[in-house]
Amino acid sequence: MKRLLLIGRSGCGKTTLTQALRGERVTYRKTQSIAYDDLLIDTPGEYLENHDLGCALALYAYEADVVGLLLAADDEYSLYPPNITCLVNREVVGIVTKIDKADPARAENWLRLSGCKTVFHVNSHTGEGVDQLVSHLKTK
Ligand SMILES: Nc1nc2c(ncn2[C@@H]2O[C@H](COP(=O)(O)OP(=O)(O)OP(=O)(O)O)[C@@H](O)[C@H]2O)c(=O)[nH]1
Ligand SMILES: [Mg+2]
Repeated sequence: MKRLLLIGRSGCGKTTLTQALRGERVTYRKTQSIAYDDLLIDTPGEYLENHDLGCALALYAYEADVVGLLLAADDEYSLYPPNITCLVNREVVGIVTKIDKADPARAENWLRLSGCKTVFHVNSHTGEGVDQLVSHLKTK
């Protein structure tokens, strides 16, 4: 499986998605530092929210095969500038989290404006949409 780097603001659901992808029980655990293994790189939301730390995200992209930009369905704004995906030479996919909340379509639209050609919709509590993301990561 390709290694996925997860980027998104604090609380958007990155760590919960890693638990769903691994089939683990979902429990809240604040990410304090970048967590790294063969399949997933989970980052603290502060890296996206702080300009200086944000530079580290660009470097971690080179450790990944696929970069995932996460946006929760109930986020009221997006931190991603238009066409930001061109900053890395990796595939960048959009991932709308918390699709049990409003408004997944708006979040998808913001991710597409940021340059994501492929956008997944997931609910990490029920597992909805997680299989499609796994299938994508398994494609050669
Ligand atoms: N309703 C709903 N809540 C979710 C979903 N995914 C995550 N959450 C909740 O959102 C909260 C934050 O989730 P985390 O996975 O810790 O968020 P994070 O992006 O890792 O946050 P940081 O570690 O601070 O960067 C938790 O209370 C989760 O249970 C979802 O699909 N639906
Ligand atoms: Mg986390």
